[in-house]
Amino acid sequence: MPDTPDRSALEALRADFRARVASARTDAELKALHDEFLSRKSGSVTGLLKQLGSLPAESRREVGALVNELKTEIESALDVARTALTASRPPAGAVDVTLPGRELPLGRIHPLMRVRREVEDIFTRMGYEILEGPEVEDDFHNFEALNMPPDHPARDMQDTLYLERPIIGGIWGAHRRDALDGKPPDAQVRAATLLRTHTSAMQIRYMQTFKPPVRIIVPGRVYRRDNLDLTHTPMFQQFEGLVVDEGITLADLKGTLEAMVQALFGSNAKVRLRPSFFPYTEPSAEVDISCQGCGGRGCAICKHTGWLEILGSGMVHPAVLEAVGYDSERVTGFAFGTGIERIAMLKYGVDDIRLFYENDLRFLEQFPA
Ligand code: 2NL
Repeated sequence: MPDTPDRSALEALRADFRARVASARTDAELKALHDEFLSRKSGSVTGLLKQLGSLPAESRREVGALVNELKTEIESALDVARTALTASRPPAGAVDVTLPGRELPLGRIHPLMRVRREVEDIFTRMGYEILEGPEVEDDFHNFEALNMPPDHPARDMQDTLYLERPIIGGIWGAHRRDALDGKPPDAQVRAATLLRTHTSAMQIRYMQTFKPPVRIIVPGRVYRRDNLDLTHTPMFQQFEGLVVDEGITLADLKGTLEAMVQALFGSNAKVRLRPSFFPYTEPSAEVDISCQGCGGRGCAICKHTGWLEILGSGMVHPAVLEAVGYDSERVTGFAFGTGIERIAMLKYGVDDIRLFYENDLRFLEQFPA
């Protein structure tokens, strides 16, 4: 500011003020504007007024009028702006119905449930029925009917958790109750003495109740006396598939597993069957998929074999078919089983099964909602 205020300096101040007052949005901004231009000690207009005394008499009158005019303009503009601001404020306690709603923190599907639903969808599209069953079972459904008599060594391998006293009761297949009507209750569910070690128990129940053709998937929790480590939990979630009809072959098993694996892991995934043993299937096969880490070339994940084991399978043993009253000369079938955790670990690259059960949001939030 020159010592002697001239018209252009005054006009520049005026323009500056007008622009700033037009963009002021809060009381604090208006107060700051007032102080900058009009405060007693340091206001720029106040400063001009103070300088009037040092002007020659002939210009003092004219310049004084102009400065005072600017001062008045600023005061009334601030007044108007303050009033407008107050008027635009909603009354105390008012609700602004135009505000967007508060977003509720939504949970997300657990990765194991995602995989389970994905598997269910794949097999539903192939015409399978999905069913669950009781988690407490009796010896017959969990072992005997599956070709594992009381002294069979496979029972020890499953490290079964037995109940102290039997439980009698339970309902399954409620959607097809008509097939059960008229039968005594203990023909439906026998005394339960153990936590099921696989969902095969329910597949036995299904075959006892319905004639072939059978095309079912049974997902659910199963229990084994395992200690926690990177790949074991004493409870895990399994799904088993079972198909029984006339003329079912190992080729049907391999084609079905290939369709499942490619739906889960992409159309490049390959399937390999390796000879194995289960008491309830003959022949039996472990099923490998081409390693998703290296595409089959060999890496640390697949221990340089190019393959990862994903499930067990085989042709249903004739003794199992006979145990449920099927004619093993007339019908054949295939079955397979795997851990949902295992599929999820392969699919999402999880290296510790315990993560699925620790409820740590830092883990769970990495999966899509
Ligand atoms: C595994 C292996 C398997 C089956 C499950 C089955 C069921 C019936 C008859 C015959 Cl009713 N077999 N299920 C067959 C082969 C393997 O599971 O490693 N599970 C985690």
